Amino acid sequence: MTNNKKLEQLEQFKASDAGKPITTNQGVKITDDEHSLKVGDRGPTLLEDFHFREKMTHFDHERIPERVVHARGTAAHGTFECYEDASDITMANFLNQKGKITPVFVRFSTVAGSRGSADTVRDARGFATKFYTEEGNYDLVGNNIPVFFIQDAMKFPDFVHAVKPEPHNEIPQAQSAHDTFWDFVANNQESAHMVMWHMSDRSIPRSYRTMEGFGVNTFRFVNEAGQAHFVKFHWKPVLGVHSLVWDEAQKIAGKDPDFHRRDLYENIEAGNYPQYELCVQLIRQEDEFNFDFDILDPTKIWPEELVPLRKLGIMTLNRNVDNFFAETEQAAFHAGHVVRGIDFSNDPLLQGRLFSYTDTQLIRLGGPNFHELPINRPVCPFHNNQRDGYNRMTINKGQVSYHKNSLQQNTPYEVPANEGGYEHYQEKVEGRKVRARSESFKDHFSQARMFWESMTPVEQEHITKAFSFEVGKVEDKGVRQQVVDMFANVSRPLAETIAKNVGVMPPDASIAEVTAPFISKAVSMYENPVPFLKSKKVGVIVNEESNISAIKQSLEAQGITVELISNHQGEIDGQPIDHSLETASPVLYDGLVIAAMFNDTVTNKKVDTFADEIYNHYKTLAFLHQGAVSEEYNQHPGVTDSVDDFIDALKLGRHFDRTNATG
Ligand code: HDE
Repeated sequence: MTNNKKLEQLEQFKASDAGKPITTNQGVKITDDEHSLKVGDRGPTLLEDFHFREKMTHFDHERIPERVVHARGTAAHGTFECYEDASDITMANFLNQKGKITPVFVRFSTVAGSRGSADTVRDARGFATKFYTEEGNYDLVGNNIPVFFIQDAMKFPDFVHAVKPEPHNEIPQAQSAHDTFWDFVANNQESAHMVMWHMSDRSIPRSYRTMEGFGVNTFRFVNEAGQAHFVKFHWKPVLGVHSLVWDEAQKIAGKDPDFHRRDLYENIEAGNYPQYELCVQLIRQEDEFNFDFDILDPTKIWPEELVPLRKLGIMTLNRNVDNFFAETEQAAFHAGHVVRGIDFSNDPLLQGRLFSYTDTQLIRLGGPNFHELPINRPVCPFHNNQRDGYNRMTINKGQVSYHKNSLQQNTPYEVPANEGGYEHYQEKVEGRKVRARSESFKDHFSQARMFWESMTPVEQEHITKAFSFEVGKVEDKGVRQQVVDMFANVSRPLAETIAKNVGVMPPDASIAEVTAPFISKAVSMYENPVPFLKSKKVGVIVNEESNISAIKQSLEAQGITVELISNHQGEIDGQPIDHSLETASPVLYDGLVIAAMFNDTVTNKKVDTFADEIYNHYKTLAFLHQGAVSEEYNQHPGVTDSVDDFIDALKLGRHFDRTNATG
């Protein structure tokens, strides 16, 4: 039925209640699930009502702690297909045979917000992949931004405390636009490079399907001969990288807080399976010190122009979960879950991550046996002498639960490295025990400057606006000033514009911009945009006069998802109308076709508002009739008057060359 071993394994845990009698957890059939047991129909409830007690007790305990970071997320199943044998660089078994398929489970997330927060907030996105390989689970726990705010895991609790809602009033939810975040930034200037990415449109993705993923930390690949490379991981979305614009992102947070979750779910249901290529950058051990940045520093990228990407395979997400809690919520990822052929580096952020994941999951998932939960189980067998603990599922047979033993012929047995046992890379390490940071980690601005200079003018404008918004929300003027001074190291014009917009002094003349060591066009989103049509979502405003089926057909022939909007729901010409002008919103579409004029001014005004909003967010617009609004927008980029032209313009993406849009 499927070549996905994980999905087959999950089947045995699935249950359906449809068509079945209702029972207690003990299997006793229930006559009445509506009324508690009472003395007379107006009398007190009886404690002996075992059904009431069980139902209520279970309900009382339905919540588990949310993830301390990355609480809001959504996930899907899929497969990874290996492009070619990569055994020259790693003995990882899932990368050693062309065409080999490995099941995966991917969870995307925001970082700062609570479980119920909105999807489209300005934030980094988590991109965590569990590969269920034949030699055990490998977790690639990444983000959609390739660097991080801090260099040492010791500072992670401080960083997270600063970005989360402030402790005295728990405001604001899921935002970095507040005093403590920017106070942290100004006082911990290693954050400069990541803050530049965070202020860019990378932080407001259009979709989980259109964002990159990065392992961020430096890992090691080791081959059978014991040779190692430093490695960084990248996921490249086949659809390219596309983002929202800020005004739109904020409005979507209200109109559809589940925007990204819905987009992923609906596209998988529709067969528009998201795909990402897995690529690696490799640096030979002997080249460790041949760069003008430290390759263990997680606030630095390895520019792709200096260290090229090698493609290893492609991941396809093709199946939604059956149960959000059992799968998405109970999934436990760990940067330390590696398989043979993948090892760690001394990146001090990575080293600290290795402690944190299991530690937090022990309380979130209620004890040490969460590896037995269906979603977390490997597809290969696992055996050891671990026993007992809360929620133990396995019934381990036999007398022996220790090593070494003679009663069970010394089993479960150890596996030598040359027969498939995991052997840690034998790096030679020497040094004094110190609390310190390497001198080579101390340049905080060169790559931040490189990022700024590698941006297109549109991207620079968006970054400037984002800074002005975020720092403008900081109430403490001293913090605003410190931020302005800090970013004068990256770009004086940028800092001066922010200063003006947020009402503080221009940066001190003594602060000098650093120079960019390199320009990396690969970090720009808009330098090489990837055009696409399939799965873009278009709203079509129609009434009885519109040629609905012809328009719909032309758009759907291109794989475009179409939603019909009118002044009422129901049907027109036998076509179901998906939305009224009230339940639809222009911020939820990639483009809008207006194929109707209504006879009342109020409705036409609403349509005009749709057109304005689409226009201001640089999205493609078609007026299939003449009217006051269409004339106003005549001749502007991405504004068309036929379905064919609309399709051509939609394919390109946003029309940032509109000079008078306000988005
Ligand atoms: Fe995480 N991180 N992290 N992180 N992280 C968690 O684990 C941590 C870091 C990332 O969908 C937690 O089970 C420390 C970088 C993702 O379930 C926790 C440090 C990157 C997810 C934790 C980092 C990540 C997490 C919270 C600094 C990008 C969500 C809940 C040393 C490479 C996984 C949990 C999911 C989750 C610790 C930094 C990615 C607390 C200590 C850098 C995608 O263990």
